[in-house]
Amino acid sequence: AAFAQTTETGTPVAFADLVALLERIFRRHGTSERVAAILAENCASCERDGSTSHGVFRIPGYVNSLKSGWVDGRAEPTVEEAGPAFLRVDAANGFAQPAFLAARDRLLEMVRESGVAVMAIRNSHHFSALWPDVEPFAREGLVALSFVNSFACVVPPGGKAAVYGTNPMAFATPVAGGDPMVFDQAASSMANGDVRIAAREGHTIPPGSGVDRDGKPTTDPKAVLDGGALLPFGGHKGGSIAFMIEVLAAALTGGKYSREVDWSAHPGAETPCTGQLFIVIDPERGGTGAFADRVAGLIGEVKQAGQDRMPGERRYARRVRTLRDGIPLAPARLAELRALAGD
Ligand code: NDP
Ligand code: PYC
Repeated sequence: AAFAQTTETGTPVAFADLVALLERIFRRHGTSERVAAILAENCASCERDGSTSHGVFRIPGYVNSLKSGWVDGRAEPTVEEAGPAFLRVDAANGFAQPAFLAARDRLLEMVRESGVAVMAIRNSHHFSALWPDVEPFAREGLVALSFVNSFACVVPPGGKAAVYGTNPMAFATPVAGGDPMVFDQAASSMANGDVRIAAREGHTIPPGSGVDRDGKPTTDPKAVLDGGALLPFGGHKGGSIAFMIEVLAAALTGGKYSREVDWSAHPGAETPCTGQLFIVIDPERGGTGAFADRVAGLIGEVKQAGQDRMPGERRYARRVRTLRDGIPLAPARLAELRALAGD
């Protein structure tokens, strides 16, 4: 219960020390060494960059899912080639990131050969932000898209029953002379993680974000979590994006729809077992010879037109600060993490 949103105050912890601490937690709760290393780096990166809804706040959820037997922390993914530019990966009820990394090198070879490649992951648990999956592609000169569905907690516009997950999508592109432009956003008005943080901290959520168990609009996060649901962002337009993500991340990959996730036999489980799709493109195949420059030019125009910052810029700024000064963690949270690690 002491887990809540990271603030800029707290005990500064070096990134490498946080990774090592989280690795000990994962290993102690039944993951393989490889999975522990991948998840620890991923979760610590979220905390480092201020993606607090998917930082150390999520560690008890990972631990409870592992303890409940819902997710296999030692799963060995299998990778199949469905065509010259199409990889199919069965995560075998393990986490999505180790499955993704098991096939990533082959995906890159396919992109270099074909100009584009798809990776369709199924039977996978994704409990994190998506930007750590796509940002590195853009640093390698590629454009990347990823889509994940989650568990039913979002009603279609005008609906009463939750059908969709919060269903994030992320996009990353190289930018000449700068960091990649990356956006990573839920198809819902807000992430479920942020609703849970609001409930724990006693905050309301913005009007128009969710409904209670009777389908009535509410700003009470507890009413959303207790039988209510979130709404898609932007009315029917966000609803269509949520639909598309169910199709791409679940129907196409062979993963479960958000509505099909049934963890009732595993009390405490929190990691949705669904699917994830990647589309990675070599932009040089467009033949302009100036792709990254063109993107940089567009960003310049966007800013000149008045947008004060691009997606990703807040994260990059926080990354610089926390790598220099340490990642601030509330002492109670740090103590809980150490207890989970058995320190
Ligand atoms: P946010 O609304 O916080 O941010 C969405 C995107 O918009 C980010 O790229 C952010 O960049 C950018 N952004 C935010 N404010 C501005 C602004 N003023 N100007 C320009 N860009 C801006 O994200 P969500 O709440 O929708 O999602 C949070 C996280 O939760 C995501 O990382 C997502 O992947 C994750 N998630 C994971 C799920 C899963 O199933 N695994 C399910 C749902 C969500 P910046 O980061 O720099 O602020
Ligand atoms: O924050 O909506 C969310 C979420 C769902 C699964 C992982 N994160």
